[in-house]
Amino acid sequence: MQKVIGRLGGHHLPPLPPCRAWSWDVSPSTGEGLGTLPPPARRFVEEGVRLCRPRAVRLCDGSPEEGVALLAQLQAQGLLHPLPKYDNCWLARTDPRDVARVENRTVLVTERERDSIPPKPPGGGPRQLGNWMSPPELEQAVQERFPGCMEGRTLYVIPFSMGPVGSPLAKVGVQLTDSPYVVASMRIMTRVGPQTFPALARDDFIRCLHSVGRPLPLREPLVNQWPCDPPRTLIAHHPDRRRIVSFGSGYGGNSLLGKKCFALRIASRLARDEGWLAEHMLILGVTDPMGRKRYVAAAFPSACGKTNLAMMTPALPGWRVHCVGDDIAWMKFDAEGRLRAINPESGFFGVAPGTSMRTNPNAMLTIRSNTIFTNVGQTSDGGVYWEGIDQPLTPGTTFTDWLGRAWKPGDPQPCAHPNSRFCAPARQCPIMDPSWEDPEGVPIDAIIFGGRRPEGVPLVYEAFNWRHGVFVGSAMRSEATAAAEHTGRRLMHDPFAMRPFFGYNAGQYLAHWLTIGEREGARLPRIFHVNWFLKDAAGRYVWPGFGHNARVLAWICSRVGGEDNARSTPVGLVPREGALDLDGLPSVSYSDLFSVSRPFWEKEVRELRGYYEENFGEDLPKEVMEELEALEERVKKM
Ligand code: GTP
Ligand code: SPV
Ligand code: MN
Repeated sequence: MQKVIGRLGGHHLPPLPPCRAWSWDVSPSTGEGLGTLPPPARRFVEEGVRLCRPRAVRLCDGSPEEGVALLAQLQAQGLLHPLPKYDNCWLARTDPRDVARVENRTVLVTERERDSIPPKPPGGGPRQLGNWMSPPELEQAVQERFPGCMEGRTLYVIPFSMGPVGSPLAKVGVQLTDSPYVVASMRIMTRVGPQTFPALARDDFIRCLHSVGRPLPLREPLVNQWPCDPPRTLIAHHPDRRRIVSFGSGYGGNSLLGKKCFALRIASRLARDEGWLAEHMLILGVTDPMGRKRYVAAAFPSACGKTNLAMMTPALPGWRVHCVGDDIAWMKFDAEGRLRAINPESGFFGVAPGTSMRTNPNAMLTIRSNTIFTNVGQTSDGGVYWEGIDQPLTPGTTFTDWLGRAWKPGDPQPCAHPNSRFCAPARQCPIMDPSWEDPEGVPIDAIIFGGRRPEGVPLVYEAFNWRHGVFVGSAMRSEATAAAEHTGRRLMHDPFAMRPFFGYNAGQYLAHWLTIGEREGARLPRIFHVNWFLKDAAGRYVWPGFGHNARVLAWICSRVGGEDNARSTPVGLVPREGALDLDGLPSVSYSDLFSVSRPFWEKEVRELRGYYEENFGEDLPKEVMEELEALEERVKKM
């Protein structure tokens, strides 16, 4: 059905091209065509239209026809290129200035600074636990950016659910965006369509406003047809008003607002207020050869192995792993006191480089169809390419790199951007757990923390108890990766893998985790820390990783099952020699994996104390400081 758009801002607007899927084209002047969109959501759309002054408005319905139309439009625009080697797969190359999350332009908005971040200690260095903006500053930032920002473009209205529609753990939002690439991606990553309307009838949905910030006609040419405005990029979260405002970036966590902005930053704040947890965690099910199944959630910082662990093919005979989610977990206690987790997403936005049939066959099988790749390389036979893809190529194949230039193996620059990604529907993963969309969630038996620690941190250790586990999470550190703007392989603190994603004061976040542990009747998961990334003197990984990480999962399951097979060290409980299956790994030695060195941990304790003092100050819960002091004492006595 075709509708003529009325007068808006003094312009006569051309009719939209006919398309069956777009039966809800909307008049920006009258709102006509918003169909059965519930009134609160409709008001949000009308406000967005008045502010951004788009040429047209389209309400997305999540239908297959809509998907086809969007992809065709993106192709015609030159923003997506087809990948004929696969089925309905596409490649986007971004403006090279817009390739990752921008943490220094990501802010939390609260009346009081203290509600967003801990206070700056006198003489302290730059802070690492988020950026604050006052509500009037946000209003000013909005007024400097959004009026007329969608001129000449279409505003898409995306009604979406995070979590299975109707699940008691699910939450809904509406994203307004002028990026059809974002629409195509949100359709994969979230559940889009009118099934969300009953929940949207309540006024408490999350209001997400996004613009790439490039109204038409353009003042300057686009790079790679990818609109963005890096100098004015801002990603703001206003939890008190359940609102997200994102401007200037079309990439990943900056623009797919259901993901990091909603499901982590806004949700962590709601979770604190409502007594649950929103975490940067994968969820997997692991079944032992006897058929006993456990569910595990694991927090690793960005690009540190969540997707790979969540989809792993165990190297241990008889063991099976099923995937519930690869990036975010929402967890809440049920009536029996068990922590139940859902994956709020419905797709994977996964790191491409390093993904291969050897390292992650299930991901490779997931991304053969209906996948949008961003900033990967391309082969002349219409396939994708990246560092570590490790696949046979027909002789004569040539390559195009992520910048669209001719490339050949051995060139100094990588073919794919290190933060290049695939965006694929979760249901295509061959090992999705039968319960992955269970509205009640899956019961979590163990929580794992981890990071890239080239030295000093054992392959796996178990926390002595919940409180010690909260300390272990708060003490997480990892090498920087390409997932955000940080450069170099510097070790960064990343408490709970949430440093870029806290939706409120990180000290209060730690306090919330401590409170969870005191809940009456709670059957708490055990807490572990892992490190797949130990290196030898020559800089090679000493642990084979990937499917072999099942050996560590097996030990974790044995601990959950109550087996007495651990040895105490100052940092935690490690497997007793022989308790971790190292069969068939002749070059791996138990002592390399589990040595705990006194000078290393003395230094780690000193460093941590400085970090806590500078970044958490008096907002650090005293229990966490006591745990640090207890660790210090144990290390002293080694
Ligand atoms: P985000 O999506 O950014 O949150 O990242 P993620 O935690 O899901 O990371 P992912 O699993 O995509 O892994 C990132 C990189 O680490 C990839 O290049 C992987 O190949 C590599 N990696 C994952 N697991 C292992 C492992 O066990 N050992 C080694 N050496 N590398 C790994
Ligand atoms: C991460 O950076 O942790 C990601 C990718 O999962 S993004 O969606 O860009 O945040
Ligand atoms: Mn992530």
